[in-house]
Amino acid sequence: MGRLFKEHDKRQVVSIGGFWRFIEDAEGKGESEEWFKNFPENTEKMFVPSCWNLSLGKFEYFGIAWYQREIDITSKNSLLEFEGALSYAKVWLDGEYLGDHYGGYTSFAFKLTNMEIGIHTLTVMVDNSADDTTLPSDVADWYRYGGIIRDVKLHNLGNTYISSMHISHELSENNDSARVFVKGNISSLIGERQENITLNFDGKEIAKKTITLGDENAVEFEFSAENINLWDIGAPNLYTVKIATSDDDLADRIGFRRIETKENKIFLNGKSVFLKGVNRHEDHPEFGNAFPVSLMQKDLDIIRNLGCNTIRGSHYPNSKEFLDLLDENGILFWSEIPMWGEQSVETLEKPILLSRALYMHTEMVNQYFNHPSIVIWGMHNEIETKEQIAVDITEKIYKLLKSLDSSRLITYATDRAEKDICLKYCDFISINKYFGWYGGGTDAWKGFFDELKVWFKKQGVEEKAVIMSEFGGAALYGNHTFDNIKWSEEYQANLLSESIDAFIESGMVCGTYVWHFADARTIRPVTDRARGFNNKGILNEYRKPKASYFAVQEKYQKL
Ligand code: GCB
Repeated sequence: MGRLFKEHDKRQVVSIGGFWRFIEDAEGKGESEEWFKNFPENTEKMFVPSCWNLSLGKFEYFGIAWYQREIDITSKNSLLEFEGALSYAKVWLDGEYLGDHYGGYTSFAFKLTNMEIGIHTLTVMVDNSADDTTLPSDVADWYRYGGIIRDVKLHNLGNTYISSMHISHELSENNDSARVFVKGNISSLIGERQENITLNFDGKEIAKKTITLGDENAVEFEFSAENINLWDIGAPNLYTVKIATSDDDLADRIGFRRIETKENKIFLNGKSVFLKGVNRHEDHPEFGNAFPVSLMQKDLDIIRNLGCNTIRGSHYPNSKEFLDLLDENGILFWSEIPMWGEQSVETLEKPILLSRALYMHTEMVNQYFNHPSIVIWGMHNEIETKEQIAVDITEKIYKLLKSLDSSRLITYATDRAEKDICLKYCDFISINKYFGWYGGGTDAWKGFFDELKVWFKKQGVEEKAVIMSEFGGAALYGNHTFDNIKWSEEYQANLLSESIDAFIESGMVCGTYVWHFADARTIRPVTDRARGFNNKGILNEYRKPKASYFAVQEKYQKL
């Protein structure tokens, strides 16, 4: 798959998914034995895209695996694109090293120039092992699938190549027009040459520039869009922007909208909005993170039916198809990198952790910048924000994100808000708290909010908007009881209803993301997570509703 609209008219793109040769490398000897030159004979087949753990016998295989296939290169210049490989990948073509990529949920590509037309051999090493400095770490509460989880594509290029397009806008005061800024990255693949670059907006050519193209050129356009319709919740007005050279083109879709926060509230297009949300893992028991588009649409329908206007993509960048669907359906999205807590202070102090985080944020923002549905960047989740090292990390990430994108809100999810010393470095405060499940009953909410008011004042952040980014409890699907006991559907439904009531009553909360949408497989031990799943879903892993789905629906539909 790929984007849900046509990105290219001139450029031909072919998927090279399907069955690839596959072999596990538990001892990690493939590189020293140069498997990229001599691939072992005794291989299996693995479908791309998929998570290898869901093939029979590989459920608990974590580590290195190798993929290989022949590819038919039909043009002298091309681009080899991987939409996602979990979590670290190295790539060779005909035994020659092309490069590597860290981070399993974003795409990466290699430019192939002056190639011989014909059959070539592509070899990929994928490593999903983890430790305390990887993102995600080895204890994160979701399943650590491995594999080439998203499509692989070969783009045929001609003499020019448009590698990216960044589109930003500034709305007029009354929201009926906008200044639009388009930045394209374009290169000539055959040495310096003159090119006409055209800009199309909403189906019409509106500008043209003649440029001498070299290896890498930034080409900028600026124009006014008049009489526009805003992109809003449930009003997904999208506009297509396209840049083109004589033999390449790139289109994307934008929406005009403004997200802001002031005086303890969040505003979308000038109107105060209550965020009614769920956290969602892009995971399904049969497909893992290689999530099919048909099921994405079903998830979205279920989420809309719940009365939601937003989803948190916990805890990693979601696939491009899902973001396209959100753009098309007018649903707000919180996108984050898999920087998930429980690291010790010593680990947080290791420079590699921060450098990985900064790199992954940069990639996420650059790749997802144009999506109107994304209104929030999430910096990290439940790190040790009572300690100075977390202040340093948060400040650096916050400043980086602001420099890359000043148009969206930035936050992080804290599970220690009442002692958190990083709160200065976020646009609004997001709290994970599980009264009714981990420690304390739902009657503890009131005292908690009183405590927060005092702490926030002390930290000088009392004007910031506050949302509940996680709350909930587990229920086993089909486990019913007359008594209000843990793990029953009734207990979970009551917990969520009482919590949402307490949030509204507090007068402090302007958004709620239930933890979580559907039961999701986890790496945590079964002694801690029954069935090997995080069972706090309001649906089970096959998307069958628990009683809590209807309890939340009742609350959300009234809000
Ligand atoms: C959290 C984490 C989330 C976990 C959840 C839980 O605070 O952010 O990833 O899965 O709690 O169920 O404990």
